[in-house]
Amino acid sequence: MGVPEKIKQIEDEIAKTQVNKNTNHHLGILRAKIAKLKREQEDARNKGKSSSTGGYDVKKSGDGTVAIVGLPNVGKSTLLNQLTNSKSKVGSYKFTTLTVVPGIMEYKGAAIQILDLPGIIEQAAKGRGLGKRILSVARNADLILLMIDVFQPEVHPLLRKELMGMGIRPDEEPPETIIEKTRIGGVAVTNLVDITKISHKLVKDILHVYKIHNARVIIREDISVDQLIDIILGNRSYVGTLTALNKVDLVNKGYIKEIEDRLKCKFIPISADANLNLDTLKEQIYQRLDFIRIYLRPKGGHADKVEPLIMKNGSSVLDVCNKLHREMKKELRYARVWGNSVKFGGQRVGLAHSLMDEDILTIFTR
Ligand SMILES: Nc1nc2c(ncn2[C@@H]2O[C@H](COP(=O)(O)OP(=O)(O)O)[C@@H](O)[C@H]2O)c(=O)[nH]1
Ligand SMILES: [Mg+2]
Repeated sequence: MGVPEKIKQIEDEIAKTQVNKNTNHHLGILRAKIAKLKREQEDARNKGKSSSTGGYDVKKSGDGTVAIVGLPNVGKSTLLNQLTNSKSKVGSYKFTTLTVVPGIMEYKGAAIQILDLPGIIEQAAKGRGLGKRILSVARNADLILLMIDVFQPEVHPLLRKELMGMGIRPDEEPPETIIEKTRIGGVAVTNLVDITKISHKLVKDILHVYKIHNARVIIREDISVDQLIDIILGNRSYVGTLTALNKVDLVNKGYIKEIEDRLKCKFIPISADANLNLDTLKEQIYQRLDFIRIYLRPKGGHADKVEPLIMKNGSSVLDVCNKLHREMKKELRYARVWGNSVKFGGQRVGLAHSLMDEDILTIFTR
C-alpha cells in the first residue's frame, strides 16, 4: 500500500470513530500517524528539488515584511499600489500577478515591505507548484494580510486552512513545551501546569509513532495533540494575521455589519480602489508588527529624535549592533541607555540587554 492509500485509510478510520473520552487516545495516535505520513510524502516530493522557491525568492528588506494573501481579483495589486511606491499590474481578469511584487510602505519612520503575491486558489497547500511557492513566501513574512472580497467573505476560513496546510500557524504562539532527546531512560514526561487534552501515556505513544523512545518532555502549557505533533515535526511558522475586507465602496454599512456577524472574526473594511480606511489599515499593520523606536545618541552628543532606528519588540543591544553594521558587535565595549528599559539614565548595559520603545542608546566601541 502506498503512502496516499495509507493516509486515506487512517482518515477513514478517524471519520468513523466517535469523539469521546474513550477514543481520545486512539484518535490522537491516528492524527500523529497521518502527520508523519504527510511529512514523508512531502519529503519524497522535495527530494532532488532545490529548496529555492523559483521565481518567488524575494529579498527581505525594510524593518518588517507583510505578505498579502487572497484569491485572485480581490484587489491585492491595487492595495500594494496604494500603500507603496511600487506599481503592480492591476487587472479585471484572474492571474494578473504571476510573480511576487514587492513595495515599501513608509509609516511612522518605519519602512515596511509589502509583498503582492499571486492569488491562491483552493488546495494550494497540497502542492501543485505555484500555490505552494506562494505560501512559502507567506511563511517567512512577519505578518500576513488576508484579503477578502466583500462579495466573497466566506473564503476567509479556507485561506486560513491553506496557511495551516503549509505549516503556518496563523495567530498562534509556539507551544510552551520542550522535547529533549536523550540517549537512555525512556520517555519522561513532566507537566508544570494541569493538562486536560493529553495524558502522559498519549505523549509517550505519540513520540513512539515518531520513533522517539528516549526523551525528556517538559510541558508548560495545556497543549493539544496537534500542538504536540507540531513540536515534534518542528519548522512550523507562527505568523500573525490581519484581515482586510476590500471593495466596501460597493456596499452599504448594513451589509458590512451582516458580514461581521457571520464571519466571527475581526476585519478592517477598506476600499483599495477608492482609498477608504487605508489609514486605519496602515496603523494596524504598524501596530501588529510590534516595533520599538530606538534613538541613537553619539558619544557626548544629542540623540537623533527625528529618525529612530526601528527594531522588533524584544530586541537587544546586540540586535541593534547587527542592524547597524555586521562587524560592529566585535568592536563593542559596552552601551549606555536612557529610558524605560533601565533603572537610571545612562545605565551601562551589555549586548544581551533588552531595549524598550523610545530608549536612547549610546554605543561605545573600541
Ligand atoms: N469597486 C472596487 N474595485 C476594486 C477595489 N480594489 C480593486 N478593485 C478592482 O478589482 C479588480 C482586481 O484588482 P487587482 O488589484 O488586480 O486584484 P488582485 O488579483 O487581487 O491583484 C480590478 O478591476 C480593480 O480595479 C475596490 O476597493 N473597489
Ligand atoms: Mg494582482
